[in-house]
Amino acid sequence: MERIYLDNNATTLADPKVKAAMEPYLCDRYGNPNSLHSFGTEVHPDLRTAMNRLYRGLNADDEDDILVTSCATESNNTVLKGVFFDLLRGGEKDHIITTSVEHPCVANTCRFLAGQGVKLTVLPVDKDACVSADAVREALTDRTALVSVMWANNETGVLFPVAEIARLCRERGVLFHTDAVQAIGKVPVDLRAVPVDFLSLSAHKFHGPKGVGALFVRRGLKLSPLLHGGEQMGGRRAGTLNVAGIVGMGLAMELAVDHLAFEDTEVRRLRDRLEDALLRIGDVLVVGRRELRVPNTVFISVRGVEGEALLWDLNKAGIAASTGSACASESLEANPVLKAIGAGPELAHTGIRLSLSRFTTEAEIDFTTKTFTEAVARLRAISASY
Ligand code: C6P
Repeated sequence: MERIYLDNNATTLADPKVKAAMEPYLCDRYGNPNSLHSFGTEVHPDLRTAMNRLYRGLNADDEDDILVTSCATESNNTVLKGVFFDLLRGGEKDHIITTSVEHPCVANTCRFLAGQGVKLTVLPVDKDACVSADAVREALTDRTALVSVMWANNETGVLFPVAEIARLCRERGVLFHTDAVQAIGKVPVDLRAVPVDFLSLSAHKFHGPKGVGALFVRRGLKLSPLLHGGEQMGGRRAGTLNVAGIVGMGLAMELAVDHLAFEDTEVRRLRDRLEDALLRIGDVLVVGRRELRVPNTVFISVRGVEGEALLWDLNKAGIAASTGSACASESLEANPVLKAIGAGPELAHTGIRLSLSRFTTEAEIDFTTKTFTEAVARLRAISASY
């Protein structure tokens, strides 16, 4: 069997249709869209199509802004630092609320802002690795400027109650940002139904290219740019437009929305098949209730087996998984999500994340189940602590 890729929360295969759509912009239609000659102007219609696809995919209003960025890390930095410059620095408000399981590009930016004098509330997650709207309500004060809560967690796949939190923030006059990187293409993201003010995404998480992302900004909201420079994006995000990336991201968004029903049925069926089989191994813990998770993710802790060792066995058999965020893969720290849900030290290094995509097949799932089960038996047999 060829290699099996079950690390789709780290990044995804670009859809072949996306690849084909991007190719002309590398060599044939390579003009800078801000140039006045035909090389520049000929790409305008394609950029408009791509942007329309993004607006439609998010069900955004024409009056809302969607800024193209280089990735979700940039989008998240733009929101948090923009709000800091616009509202917090020297203003009447000085408080941000976030959660203990945000991606490092939110968590570390918040920490940086705390070093600049911002008061930070980091809400812990409950045993389901989730944060309730009530917890946010209790943390709000008259000085809160922004709440930043992810739509879905990258390690566990747990969905946060963003609709409820967004409505609460709207009622209280507090800005609400959500990192929706792991929600796009997995569950519907409808920005007319959910009143978020800012939303971040990265194209490579939904079968688009790397190096391009977006930031949704609700109509009328002012946000200082992170990147100053030329007049691209109306001066709100400077830098020559990544035309191939934008075209690829637009099509990837359209395809992601077209495949939502497939994700909810077929990807979910395969994830559940895998999860049920892994639960039968015994003495394992799956984090987050199944009905509260995106359809493609299972995060499982296997008692007595180091996540790294299991990952190594899987990799030898050609199966790609992870112990958590790709960007923390070199850390020797206990998994932050397992720590956050209060797993004891015996479980702290045992987590494995398996994340499927619409390209995952049943044969791959069955091979993974068999390999995973055999690897656990082997590793438990040689474990001093099991
Ligand atoms: N998470 C993971 O293995 P960038 O790298 O900027 O495209 O995306 C950052 C990012 C932001 N928010 C969430 C919720 C994410 O999951 C990620 C990327 C990968 O979980 C790589 S660290």
